[in-house]
Amino acid sequence: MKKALITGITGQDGSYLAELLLEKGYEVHGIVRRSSSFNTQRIDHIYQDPHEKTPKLFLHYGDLTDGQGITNLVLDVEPDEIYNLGAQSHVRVSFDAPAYTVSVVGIGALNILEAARQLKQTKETRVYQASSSEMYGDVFETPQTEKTPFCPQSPYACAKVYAFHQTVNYRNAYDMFAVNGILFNHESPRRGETFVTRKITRAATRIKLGLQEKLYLGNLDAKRDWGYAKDYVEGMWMMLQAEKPDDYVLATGETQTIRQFLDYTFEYLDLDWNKYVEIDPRYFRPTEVNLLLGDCTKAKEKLGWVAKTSCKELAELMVDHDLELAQQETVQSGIA
Ligand code: NDP
Ligand code: GDR
Repeated sequence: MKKALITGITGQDGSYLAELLLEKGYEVHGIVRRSSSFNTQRIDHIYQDPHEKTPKLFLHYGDLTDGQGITNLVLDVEPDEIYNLGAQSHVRVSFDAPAYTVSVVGIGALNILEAARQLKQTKETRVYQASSSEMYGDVFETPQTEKTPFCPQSPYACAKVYAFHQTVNYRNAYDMFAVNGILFNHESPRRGETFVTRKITRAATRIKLGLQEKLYLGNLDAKRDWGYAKDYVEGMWMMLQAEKPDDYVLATGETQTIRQFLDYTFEYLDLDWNKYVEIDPRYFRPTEVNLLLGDCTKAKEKLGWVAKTSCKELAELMVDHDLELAQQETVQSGIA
């Protein structure tokens, strides 16, 4: 039985990846942060009480900024595969908390690589680094491929570029199986509610049921290549099953503005978003990434990976999910 260690298991991608690996028969270990309130909602449905049956999912307290703790955990668990998904992943927030973001995203990734290097003395482990299309920033070319130079536009993106290069360097310097997945935006019903897609689907469904009147957004003209998170975690796994370590772009190959995502969402609910959306400059970013569009030909040819879900389908499945949440809210609040 293969063993995997996932950082960021309580996040959107970590929860889908844990499900996928459990389905494939892996023993899954996840790092969770100690929190004063529950932060395991996305994985509660797959958690198994160790007192009741032989568990396949194990959770360990830890933090990416704690290098010694991470090394101890990696040496103790001895995973065959490590997926480094943990991050302060909100780009806008990274302008408010730059040093913290760089510490988690940049040094955190280094802590994982260094722990894997130490484990290599007794056991080979494969490392997946969650790199991001944000690294392209003020893009040099469109569409973006593995060869497009980076031009990061936020503390978050700068830290991801650092982590990208450390991953390549550990691969070359220590002959490690360490790969970067350069993933374009991917969303789902489990997306955090402050990212723009989920903010829109949550608000639109609440507006539909009379629970909310307005939706305040920032820049509506930015373009993103949005795919479905469930498709993308499969690509992460495929990268670690390849014969040789390499870096891959995962993307849909289509790009939409925020306005188009609003169209998909509100039209599906028979609403006109122009009546409800207002612009609040607080959501503008000091430097914006205006256009992202990925070319995933390499992943298609070498891994056989393709995105299966269009942006419109994605918006609709998120609306279906959030409509149910809004309906539960109406019952709880006595509106229904
Ligand atoms: P989320 O924000 O949903 O999840 C982030 C995870 O990281 C959470 O489990 C969070 O824990 C954990 N985390 C945060 N800080 C620390 C820390 N100091 N130590 C350990 N864990 C920590 O992100 P996604 O699932 O969307 O993304 C997964 C990864 O992929 C991230 O690295 C992100 O930057 C990257 N990425 C995401 C893309 C996307 O479109 N979703 C695209 C490209 C890259 P908690 O639950 O306690 O907050
Ligand atoms: P992004 O995602 O920055 O691409 O990073 P986000 O959904 O936050 O923003 C996408 C675009 O929407 C614009 N926008 C708003 N964004 C938010 N969050 N809230 C708003 O109200 C709003 N109004 C307009 C933004 O300006 C931006 O142009 C995500 C994260 O998951 C990263 O971790 C990941 O690396 C990248 O995707 C790829």
